[in-house]
Amino acid sequence: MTRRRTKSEDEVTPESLYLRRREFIKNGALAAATAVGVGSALSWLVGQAPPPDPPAGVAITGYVPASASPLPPGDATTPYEAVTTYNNYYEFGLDKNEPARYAQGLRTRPWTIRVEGEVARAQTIDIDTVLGWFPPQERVYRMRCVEAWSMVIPWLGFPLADLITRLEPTSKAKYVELTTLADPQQMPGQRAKTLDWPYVEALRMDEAMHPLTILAVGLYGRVLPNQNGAPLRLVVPWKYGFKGVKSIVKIRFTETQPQTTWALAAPTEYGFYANVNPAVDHPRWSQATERRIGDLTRRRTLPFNGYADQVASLYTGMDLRRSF
Ligand SMILES: Nc1nc2c(c(=O)[nH]1)N[C@H]1C(S)=C(S)[C@@H](COP(=O)(O)O)O[C@H]1N2
Ligand SMILES: [Mo]
Repeated sequence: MTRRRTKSEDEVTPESLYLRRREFIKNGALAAATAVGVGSALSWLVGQAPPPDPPAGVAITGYVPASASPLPPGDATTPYEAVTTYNNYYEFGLDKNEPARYAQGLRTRPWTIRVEGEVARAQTIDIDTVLGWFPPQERVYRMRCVEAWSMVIPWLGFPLADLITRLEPTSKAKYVELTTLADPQQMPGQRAKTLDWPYVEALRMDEAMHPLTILAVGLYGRVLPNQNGAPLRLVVPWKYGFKGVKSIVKIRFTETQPQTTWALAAPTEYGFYANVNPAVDHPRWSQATERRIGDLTRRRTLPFNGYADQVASLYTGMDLRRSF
Protein backbone atom coordinates (compact mmCIF):
# COMPACT_ATOMS: atom_id res chain seq x y z
CA MET A 1 0.00 0.00 0.00
CA THR A 2 1.29 3.43 -0.82
CA ARG A 3 1.19 6.40 1.48
CA ARG A 4 -1.69 8.81 0.97
CA ARG A 5 -1.05 12.53 1.07
CA THR A 6 -2.25 15.58 -0.73
CA LYS A 7 -0.21 16.08 -3.84
CA SER A 8 0.35 19.22 -5.80
CA GLU A 9 -0.97 19.33 -9.34
CA ASP A 10 2.52 18.75 -10.72
CA GLU A 11 2.73 15.51 -8.81
CA VAL A 12 -0.76 14.27 -9.61
CA THR A 13 -0.47 11.51 -12.12
CA PRO A 14 -2.79 12.26 -14.98
CA GLU A 15 -4.78 9.62 -16.79
CA SER A 16 -2.23 9.74 -19.59
CA LEU A 17 0.63 8.79 -17.30
CA TYR A 18 -1.26 5.66 -16.32
CA LEU A 19 -1.33 4.74 -20.00
CA ARG A 20 2.30 5.64 -20.51
CA ARG A 21 3.25 3.48 -17.58
CA ARG A 22 1.28 0.62 -19.01
CA GLU A 23 2.99 1.04 -22.38
CA PHE A 24 6.28 1.34 -20.55
CA ILE A 25 5.72 -1.88 -18.69
CA LYS A 26 4.53 -3.60 -21.83
CA ASN A 27 7.52 -2.49 -23.85
CA GLY A 28 9.93 -3.28 -21.07
CA ALA A 29 11.53 0.07 -21.70
CA LEU A 30 14.12 1.35 -19.28
CA ALA A 31 13.66 5.07 -19.66
CA ALA A 32 11.70 6.64 -16.83
CA ALA A 33 8.16 7.58 -17.78
CA THR A 34 8.06 11.28 -17.16
CA ALA A 35 4.94 13.33 -16.61
CA VAL A 36 3.82 15.19 -19.68
CA GLY A 37 4.30 18.73 -18.53
CA VAL A 38 1.00 19.33 -16.79
CA GLY A 39 2.71 21.93 -14.62
CA SER A 40 4.36 23.83 -17.43
CA ALA A 41 1.21 23.84 -19.53
CA LEU A 42 -0.54 25.48 -16.63
CA SER A 43 1.90 28.23 -15.89
CA TRP A 44 0.73 30.55 -18.64
CA LEU A 45 -2.83 30.26 -17.40
CA VAL A 46 -2.09 31.34 -13.87
CA GLY A 47 -3.69 34.62 -13.01
CA GLN A 48 -5.08 35.00 -16.49
CA ALA A 49 -7.74 37.63 -17.05
CA PRO A 50 -11.29 37.00 -18.37
CA PRO A 51 -11.81 35.46 -21.82
CA PRO A 52 -10.65 37.31 -24.90
CA ASP A 53 -13.67 38.77 -26.60
CA PRO A 54 -15.04 37.88 -28.93
CA PRO A 55 -13.91 34.26 -28.79
CA ALA A 56 -13.03 32.55 -32.03
CA GLY A 57 -15.59 30.39 -33.78
CA VAL A 58 -19.09 30.50 -35.19
CA ALA A 59 -21.71 32.26 -33.08
CA ILE A 60 -24.89 30.49 -32.03
CA THR A 61 -27.73 33.00 -31.81
CA GLY A 62 -31.07 33.03 -30.05
CA TYR A 63 -30.22 30.59 -27.29
CA VAL A 64 -31.83 30.68 -23.88
CA PRO A 65 -29.26 32.48 -21.66
CA ALA A 66 -28.28 31.17 -18.24
CA SER A 67 -30.32 32.71 -15.44
CA ALA A 68 -28.58 35.49 -13.50
CA SER A 69 -25.88 34.35 -11.02
CA PRO A 70 -26.11 30.65 -11.76
CA LEU A 71 -22.98 29.96 -9.71
CA PRO A 72 -21.78 31.20 -6.31
CA PRO A 73 -19.02 33.85 -6.09
CA GLY A 74 -15.58 32.34 -6.66
CA ASP A 75 -16.86 30.27 -9.54
CA ALA A 76 -15.97 32.66 -12.35
CA THR A 77 -16.02 31.14 -15.80
CA THR A 78 -12.68 29.79 -16.98
CA PRO A 79 -11.20 31.80 -19.89
CA TYR A 80 -12.26 30.63 -23.33
CA GLU A 81 -8.66 30.15 -24.29
CA ALA A 82 -8.03 27.73 -21.42
CA VAL A 83 -11.26 25.82 -22.05
CA THR A 84 -10.26 25.31 -25.67
CA THR A 85 -6.52 24.64 -25.34
CA TYR A 86 -6.26 22.56 -22.16
CA ASN A 87 -8.16 19.43 -23.13
CA ASN A 88 -8.41 15.70 -22.63
CA TYR A 89 -9.28 14.04 -25.91
CA TYR A 90 -6.97 11.07 -26.32
CA GLU A 91 -8.09 10.40 -29.87
CA PHE A 92 -6.01 13.50 -30.68
CA GLY A 93 -3.07 12.97 -28.34
CA LEU A 94 -2.31 12.48 -24.66
CA ASP A 95 -0.95 15.96 -23.95
CA LYS A 96 -3.39 18.67 -22.92
CA ASN A 97 -2.41 20.97 -25.78
CA GLU A 98 -2.61 18.37 -28.54
CA PRO A 99 -6.39 18.18 -29.14
CA ALA A 100 -6.54 21.90 -29.94
CA ARG A 101 -3.97 21.31 -32.67
CA TYR A 102 -4.86 17.91 -34.05
CA ALA A 103 -8.67 17.97 -33.83
CA GLN A 104 -8.98 20.90 -36.24
CA GLY A 105 -9.29 18.55 -39.22
CA LEU A 106 -12.14 16.50 -37.76
CA ARG A 107 -15.08 16.67 -40.16
CA THR A 108 -18.25 17.30 -38.14
CA ARG A 109 -20.57 17.45 -41.18
CA PRO A 110 -22.16 15.32 -42.45
CA TRP A 111 -22.65 13.67 -39.05
CA THR A 112 -25.18 11.09 -37.99
CA ILE A 113 -26.13 9.47 -34.72
CA ARG A 114 -27.15 5.82 -34.66
CA VAL A 115 -29.86 4.96 -32.12
CA GLU A 116 -30.26 1.30 -31.15
CA GLY A 117 -30.91 -1.25 -28.43
CA GLU A 118 -33.94 -1.12 -26.13
CA VAL A 119 -35.80 1.55 -28.07
CA ALA A 120 -39.07 1.79 -30.00
CA ARG A 121 -37.32 2.31 -33.36
CA ALA A 122 -33.68 1.82 -34.19
CA GLN A 123 -32.79 4.75 -36.43
CA THR A 124 -30.01 6.94 -37.77
CA ILE A 125 -30.54 10.66 -37.21
CA ASP A 126 -28.72 13.55 -38.81
CA ILE A 127 -27.09 15.94 -36.31
CA ASP A 128 -28.87 18.93 -37.84
CA THR A 129 -32.21 17.22 -37.33
CA VAL A 130 -31.36 16.83 -33.64
CA LEU A 131 -30.25 20.46 -33.39
CA GLY A 132 -33.54 21.51 -34.98
CA TRP A 133 -35.53 19.61 -32.36
CA PHE A 134 -33.86 21.18 -29.34
CA PRO A 135 -32.92 24.88 -29.29
CA PRO A 136 -29.79 25.35 -27.19
CA GLN A 137 -29.88 26.62 -23.63
CA GLU A 138 -26.93 28.06 -21.75
CA ARG A 139 -25.69 26.12 -18.70
CA VAL A 140 -22.72 27.34 -16.68
CA TYR A 141 -21.30 24.24 -14.98
CA ARG A 142 -18.27 23.32 -12.96
CA MET A 143 -16.22 20.56 -14.54
CA ARG A 144 -13.97 18.48 -12.29
CA CYS A 145 -11.50 16.15 -13.96
CA VAL A 146 -10.54 13.00 -12.07
CA GLU A 147 -6.95 14.30 -12.36
CA ALA A 148 -7.85 16.93 -9.70
CA TRP A 149 -8.13 20.06 -11.83
CA SER A 150 -11.35 21.90 -12.63
CA MET A 151 -12.91 24.58 -14.78
CA VAL A 152 -16.20 26.48 -15.05
CA ILE A 153 -17.63 26.28 -18.55
CA PRO A 154 -20.62 28.11 -20.07
CA TRP A 155 -22.03 25.36 -22.26
CA LEU A 156 -24.77 25.57 -24.83
CA GLY A 157 -26.84 22.43 -25.11
CA PHE A 158 -30.09 20.71 -24.35
CA PRO A 159 -31.21 18.17 -21.74
CA LEU A 160 -30.36 14.59 -22.68
CA ALA A 161 -33.78 13.80 -21.19
CA ASP A 162 -35.47 15.68 -24.05
CA LEU A 163 -33.76 13.52 -26.66
CA ILE A 164 -34.32 10.28 -24.73
CA THR A 165 -38.03 11.04 -24.37
CA ARG A 166 -38.28 11.63 -28.09
CA LEU A 167 -36.45 8.39 -28.91
CA GLU A 168 -38.86 6.30 -26.80
CA PRO A 169 -36.73 3.72 -25.01
CA THR A 170 -38.56 0.52 -24.03
CA SER A 171 -39.42 -0.32 -20.41
CA LYS A 172 -36.39 -2.65 -20.42
CA ALA A 173 -33.95 0.24 -20.94
CA LYS A 174 -32.05 0.74 -17.66
CA TYR A 175 -28.90 2.38 -19.06
CA VAL A 176 -27.91 4.57 -21.95
CA GLU A 177 -24.54 4.12 -23.63
CA LEU A 178 -22.91 6.84 -25.75
CA THR A 179 -20.04 6.20 -28.15
CA THR A 180 -17.46 8.45 -29.79
CA LEU A 181 -16.60 8.27 -33.48
CA ALA A 182 -14.13 5.54 -34.48
CA ASP A 183 -11.97 6.79 -37.34
CA PRO A 184 -8.21 6.30 -37.04
CA GLN A 185 -7.72 8.25 -40.28
CA GLN A 186 -9.12 11.39 -38.67
CA MET A 187 -8.16 10.51 -35.10
CA PRO A 188 -4.43 9.79 -34.96
CA GLY A 189 -4.63 8.75 -31.31
CA GLN A 190 -6.77 5.77 -32.31
CA ARG A 191 -3.88 4.31 -34.29
CA ALA A 192 -2.27 3.39 -30.97
CA LYS A 193 -3.90 0.95 -28.58
CA THR A 194 -3.81 3.42 -25.70
CA LEU A 195 -7.49 2.76 -24.94
CA ASP A 196 -9.99 0.24 -26.24
CA TRP A 197 -11.47 2.43 -29.01
CA PRO A 198 -14.00 3.76 -29.62
CA TYR A 199 -14.44 5.68 -26.34
CA VAL A 200 -17.64 4.60 -24.63
CA GLU A 201 -19.45 6.06 -21.63
CA ALA A 202 -22.82 5.31 -20.09
CA LEU A 203 -25.30 6.48 -17.49
CA ARG A 204 -28.04 4.82 -15.50
CA MET A 205 -31.37 5.93 -16.97
CA ASP A 206 -32.29 8.12 -13.97
CA GLU A 207 -28.93 9.90 -14.25
CA ALA A 208 -29.43 10.38 -17.97
CA MET A 209 -32.93 11.80 -17.39
CA HIS A 210 -31.78 14.21 -14.67
CA PRO A 211 -32.35 17.84 -15.72
CA LEU A 212 -28.67 18.76 -15.09
CA THR A 213 -27.47 16.23 -17.69
CA ILE A 214 -27.03 17.84 -21.08
CA LEU A 215 -25.74 17.17 -24.54
CA ALA A 216 -23.54 20.15 -25.39
CA VAL A 217 -23.37 21.69 -28.86
CA GLY A 218 -21.46 24.86 -27.99
CA LEU A 219 -19.63 26.90 -25.38
CA TYR A 220 -19.20 30.62 -24.78
CA GLY A 221 -22.03 31.26 -27.25
CA ARG A 222 -20.12 29.58 -30.08
CA VAL A 223 -20.31 26.29 -31.90
CA LEU A 224 -18.47 23.62 -29.91
CA PRO A 225 -14.78 23.52 -30.90
CA ASN A 226 -13.64 20.12 -32.18
CA GLN A 227 -11.26 19.66 -29.26
CA ASN A 228 -14.19 20.00 -26.86
CA GLY A 229 -16.16 17.25 -28.58
CA ALA A 230 -17.96 18.68 -31.60
CA PRO A 231 -20.55 18.30 -32.83
CA LEU A 232 -22.22 16.74 -29.76
CA ARG A 233 -20.83 15.73 -26.36
CA LEU A 234 -22.17 14.66 -22.99
CA VAL A 235 -21.90 16.90 -19.90
CA VAL A 236 -22.75 15.50 -16.46
CA PRO A 237 -21.59 18.18 -14.02
CA TRP A 238 -21.64 16.11 -10.80
CA LYS A 239 -19.40 13.39 -12.27
CA TYR A 240 -15.71 13.32 -13.15
CA GLY A 241 -15.00 14.76 -16.57
CA PHE A 242 -14.24 11.43 -18.21
CA LYS A 243 -17.95 10.59 -18.20
CA GLY A 244 -18.44 13.44 -20.70
CA VAL A 245 -17.94 11.45 -23.90
CA LYS A 246 -17.14 13.57 -26.95
CA SER A 247 -18.15 13.54 -30.64
CA ILE A 248 -21.02 11.10 -30.16
CA VAL A 249 -22.08 8.86 -33.07
CA LYS A 250 -24.10 6.21 -31.26
CA ILE A 251 -26.71 6.06 -28.51
CA ARG A 252 -27.66 2.60 -27.30
CA PHE A 253 -30.24 1.71 -24.64
CA THR A 254 -29.45 -1.39 -22.60
CA GLU A 255 -30.93 -3.54 -19.87
CA THR A 256 -27.56 -4.25 -18.24
CA GLN A 257 -24.74 -1.91 -17.21
CA PRO A 258 -22.53 -1.20 -20.22
CA GLN A 259 -18.74 -1.65 -20.20
CA THR A 260 -17.23 1.82 -20.22
CA THR A 261 -13.78 2.75 -21.49
CA TRP A 262 -11.96 3.97 -18.37
CA ALA A 263 -13.59 1.44 -16.06
CA LEU A 264 -12.37 -1.26 -18.45
CA ALA A 265 -8.87 0.21 -18.76
CA ALA A 266 -8.25 0.55 -15.01
CA PRO A 267 -11.15 -0.84 -12.93
CA THR A 268 -9.50 -0.12 -9.59
CA GLU A 269 -8.98 3.54 -10.52
CA TYR A 270 -12.08 4.58 -12.48
CA GLY A 271 -15.56 3.39 -11.62
CA PHE A 272 -18.79 3.31 -13.57
CA TYR A 273 -20.42 5.97 -11.39
CA ALA A 274 -17.50 8.40 -11.15
CA ASN A 275 -19.43 10.82 -8.97
CA VAL A 276 -17.16 13.62 -7.77
CA ASN A 277 -16.38 12.61 -4.19
CA PRO A 278 -13.74 14.30 -2.00
CA ALA A 279 -14.06 11.44 0.52
CA VAL A 280 -12.98 8.71 -1.88
CA ASP A 281 -9.41 9.12 -3.07
CA HIS A 282 -8.06 7.87 -6.33
CA PRO A 283 -5.63 5.04 -5.47
CA ARG A 284 -2.73 7.26 -6.56
CA TRP A 285 -3.80 10.73 -5.37
CA SER A 286 -6.18 12.59 -3.09
CA GLN A 287 -9.52 13.82 -4.39
CA ALA A 288 -10.05 16.15 -1.40
CA THR A 289 -8.89 19.26 -3.24
CA GLU A 290 -8.58 20.49 -6.79
CA ARG A 291 -6.81 23.13 -8.80
CA ARG A 292 -9.23 25.47 -10.56
CA ILE A 293 -7.47 26.36 -13.79
CA GLY A 294 -6.30 29.96 -13.46
CA ASP A 295 -6.27 29.98 -9.63
CA LEU A 296 -3.09 30.21 -7.59
CA THR A 297 -4.28 28.11 -4.69
CA ARG A 298 -6.13 24.81 -4.50
CA ARG A 299 -9.72 24.64 -3.34
CA ARG A 300 -11.76 21.97 -1.59
CA THR A 301 -13.60 19.58 -3.83
CA LEU A 302 -17.32 19.52 -3.09
CA PRO A 303 -19.41 16.32 -2.87
CA PHE A 304 -21.07 15.74 -6.23
CA ASN A 305 -19.02 18.72 -7.45
CA GLY A 306 -21.37 21.09 -5.59
CA TYR A 307 -24.56 19.63 -7.05
CA ALA A 308 -25.43 17.38 -4.07
CA ASP A 309 -28.73 19.18 -3.37
CA GLN A 310 -29.90 18.23 -6.80
CA VAL A 311 -28.47 14.76 -7.31
CA ALA A 312 -27.58 13.05 -4.00
CA SER A 313 -31.04 11.47 -3.84
CA LEU A 314 -30.24 9.45 -6.97
CA TYR A 315 -27.84 7.40 -4.85
CA THR A 316 -29.85 6.86 -1.66
CA GLY A 317 -28.93 3.52 -0.12
CA MET A 318 -25.83 3.04 -2.27
CA ASP A 319 -22.34 2.62 -0.84
CA LEU A 320 -20.46 5.30 -2.77
CA ARG A 321 -17.10 3.90 -1.65
CA ARG A 322 -17.85 0.64 -3.39
CA SER A 323 -19.76 2.19 -6.30
CA PHE A 324 -17.13 4.84 -6.99
N1 LIG B 1 -13.96 10.59 -26.77
C1 LIG B 1 -13.38 11.11 -25.68
N2 LIG B 1 -14.14 11.78 -24.80
C2 LIG B 1 -13.57 12.32 -23.68
C3 LIG B 1 -12.20 12.16 -23.41
C4 LIG B 1 -11.42 11.45 -24.37
O1 LIG B 1 -10.20 11.26 -24.23
N3 LIG B 1 -12.05 10.96 -25.49
N4 LIG B 1 -11.65 12.69 -22.26
C5 LIG B 1 -12.57 12.90 -21.13
C6 LIG B 1 -11.95 13.62 -20.01
S1 LIG B 1 -10.85 12.75 -19.07
C7 LIG B 1 -12.30 14.89 -19.68
S2 LIG B 1 -11.69 15.65 -18.28
C8 LIG B 1 -13.19 15.68 -20.57
C9 LIG B 1 -12.48 16.96 -20.97
O2 LIG B 1 -13.36 17.79 -21.69
P1 LIG B 1 -12.83 19.19 -22.27
O3 LIG B 1 -11.57 18.90 -23.02
O4 LIG B 1 -13.93 19.70 -23.14
O5 LIG B 1 -12.58 20.09 -21.09
O6 LIG B 1 -13.56 14.97 -21.74
C10 LIG B 1 -13.84 13.61 -21.58
N5 LIG B 1 -14.36 13.04 -22.81
MO1 LIG C 1 -10.65 13.87 -17.06
